[in-house]
Amino acid sequence: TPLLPAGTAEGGSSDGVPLVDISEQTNNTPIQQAMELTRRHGPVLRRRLHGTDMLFVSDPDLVAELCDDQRFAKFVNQSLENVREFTHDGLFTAYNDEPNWAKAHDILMPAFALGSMRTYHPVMLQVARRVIDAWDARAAGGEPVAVTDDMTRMTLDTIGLAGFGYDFGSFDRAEPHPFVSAMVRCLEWSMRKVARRPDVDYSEQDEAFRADTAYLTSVVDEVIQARVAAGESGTDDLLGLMLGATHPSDGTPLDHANIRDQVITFLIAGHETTSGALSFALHYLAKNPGELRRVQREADALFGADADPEPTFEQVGLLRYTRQVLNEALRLWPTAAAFSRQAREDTMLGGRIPMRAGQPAIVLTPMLHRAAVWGDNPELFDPSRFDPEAEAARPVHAYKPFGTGERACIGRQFALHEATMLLAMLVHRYRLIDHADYRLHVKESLTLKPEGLTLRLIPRTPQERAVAAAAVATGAPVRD
Ligand code: FDE
Repeated sequence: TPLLPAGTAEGGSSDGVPLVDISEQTNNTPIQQAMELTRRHGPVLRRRLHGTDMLFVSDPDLVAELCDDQRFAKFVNQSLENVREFTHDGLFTAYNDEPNWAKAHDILMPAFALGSMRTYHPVMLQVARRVIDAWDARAAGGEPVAVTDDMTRMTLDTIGLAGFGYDFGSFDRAEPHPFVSAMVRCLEWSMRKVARRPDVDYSEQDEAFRADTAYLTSVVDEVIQARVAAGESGTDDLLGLMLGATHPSDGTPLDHANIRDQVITFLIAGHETTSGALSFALHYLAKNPGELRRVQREADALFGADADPEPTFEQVGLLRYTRQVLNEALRLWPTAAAFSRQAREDTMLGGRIPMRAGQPAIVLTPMLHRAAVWGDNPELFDPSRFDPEAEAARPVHAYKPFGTGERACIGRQFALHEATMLLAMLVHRYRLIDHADYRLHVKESLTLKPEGLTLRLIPRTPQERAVAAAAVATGAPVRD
């Protein structure tokens, strides 16, 4: 990759930031490409693509500055601009000052407070049973499970049911729900459009994109109509809130076009990212038997030998190490791998990199998560990094899988409750066998996921669970 001399950037800045032109090297893994550039050129660089420069930052001190809401705000970057073509001013893609952002944010915030997870818990449990039924059948036949596909089935059904009372019935389908395939294509279109060459005709892709968008819209209209037909009253899920609530400040409700954009937004944001996180976690557990034993111990101690525990809402909060496993999976592969910020006023980043008002920078989260503050072996999967003492010793902005500030992830508690419970139930029930000696291959479709991950499962016996539970009770080490 050609490294241009510093100082040749647009505007002729001589701030010493390396400038790399990737126009001839674009590929379908832009995040991993940016990670590679960062490894080669350092934690702040300018990437030039067909004449447009973008600052990429993964240095913790600079990221801490970018996370200062006084100086910087969310920036809707080029790939989000492309997503906007099908989610418009939905929460994720709205500009900061668009009225529907504050309105939808205020109406929906209470639905995502930690206490509200109690409302969703039964549905999450219901969908967890679907995974287990499907995986039991595979395990009985000695067949491997397609981890990434099934996690995506799980999270789509969960957000559909919990958010909108709509059942995608993903586990009754051999292939992914067509909504998922269309959505993934739309996200890929959004990602790839960033790297388009000026001299190529893309009208075929654009036409396919428009057809997919029309299909997404029709599915969501069906979801909304099903709810309206069933009567709006008495529902406190996301759709019920959006159809019923009015904005505290001006008394107006969200209009129907915006509700549709929000539903598409939640279906996208609420399932691709969470399923990726669970898939990476299962991958790392299968590769790290010691860590797998530790989470199994935690689940055994809490659920006992019972083969079919029904975790309570409170128990999920006690699954501390399981939660650390997810944190660590999201450290190595934050599934929404970048977020963008723009300067509110002319400013100097790190006292040396000039940024004019409105000028953006992209935080490259996977490399922030591999910075020196994470120790000298950042590639190592080690959930003890999230032991409370270790966490307290780290700068707060060194870990940003959910973005930052006012525009940070609204679904964080939702995703973590859902994922923690399922992960604990799965490791309590099965031994995970890395039967294919899987080599991690990260697929990018705006979000990240381990492509083609399969595992073989062996049901654990009540005796195995009891041994571990007893060992925990006496403080004795668990035997292999
Ligand atoms: C958001 C989010 C973010 C930020 C972005 C920017 O800044 O641009 C991030 C980073 C995220 N997010 C991440 C994540 C991860 C995971 C696992 C998740 N996420 C999950 C989820 C679920 C759900 C439901 C969600 N999620 C949702 C969401 C929303 C709506 C948003 C937007 C917000 C505002 O307001 O802006 C987000 N998320 Fe998330």
